[in-house]
Amino acid sequence: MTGETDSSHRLRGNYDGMRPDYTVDQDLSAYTAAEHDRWRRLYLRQSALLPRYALPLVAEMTQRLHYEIGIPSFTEVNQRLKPATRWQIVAVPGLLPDEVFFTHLANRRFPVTVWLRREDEFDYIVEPDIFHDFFGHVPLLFDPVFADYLQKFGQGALKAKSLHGLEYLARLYWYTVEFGLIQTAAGLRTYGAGILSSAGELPYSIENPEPYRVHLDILRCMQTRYKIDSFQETYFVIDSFQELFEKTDPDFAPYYAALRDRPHLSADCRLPGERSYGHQAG
Ligand code: HBI
Ligand code: FE
Repeated sequence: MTGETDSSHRLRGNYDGMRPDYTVDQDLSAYTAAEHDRWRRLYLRQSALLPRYALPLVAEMTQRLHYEIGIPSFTEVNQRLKPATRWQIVAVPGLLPDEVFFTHLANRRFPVTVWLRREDEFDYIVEPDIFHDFFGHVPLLFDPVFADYLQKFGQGALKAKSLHGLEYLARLYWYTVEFGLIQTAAGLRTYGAGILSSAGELPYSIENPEPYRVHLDILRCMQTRYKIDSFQETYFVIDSFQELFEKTDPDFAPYYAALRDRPHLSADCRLPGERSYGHQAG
């Protein structure tokens, strides 16, 4: 999960010794007892919020993964993930250049950061750490429809680079994979990893009257800027993963052409006539 950070952004993590594709080996022995304990407290606190705010599929999958006891072994996770959707998670030192990141997605590899946030970052961290990547992203890698969407997204992003569409695709990724909401029979729920891994934003995204919630329109979403270091001001809602899959299926080249004549919209922009959603009081 990253945002429109400037290049001077100091990277966390140890990038020495990484392979050409930016992967490293996860050294399970390097995690301290304090880190396993912090993981357990993060995991249990966040898991308790899922039944009320998360897409039921995510809550069920997280429950089945059972990783509350400590920081998981990526090898062990992959023994379960590969048979499920042919995806695997790969260990990385932290943020990757866009092209490297999307190349992994295009090959059904999800980059998961190896380090865990510090105690003073317990409630909020801007960069993706292992808790965000694992708790936020891994459960949905077990869903076949979403798993296919993510691979297609990576493949599309690599094409977008030549069409100067990467900035637009990064927004679509942000407002779906990281901060997406979905309408269910039980009401609005979240499936976005950035929300799922955040103790504050999970209730905020569903219950707070402040943010704007609007149905996902691909062009409108790609015009909309996003915030990287605060709760989102706009959330985009879908009715199903199938809808997401179908809306992103066509070739995006015409979209990028259309976007060149359209203005960038602020993160809190509200356009007349849009199908918006109210909040859902707890
Ligand atoms: N790198 N490790 C890592 N994780 C991300 O989520 C990530 C990244 N690099 C780029 C990136 N995300 C963004 O370009 C996407 O969010 C669009
Ligand atoms: Fe993320």
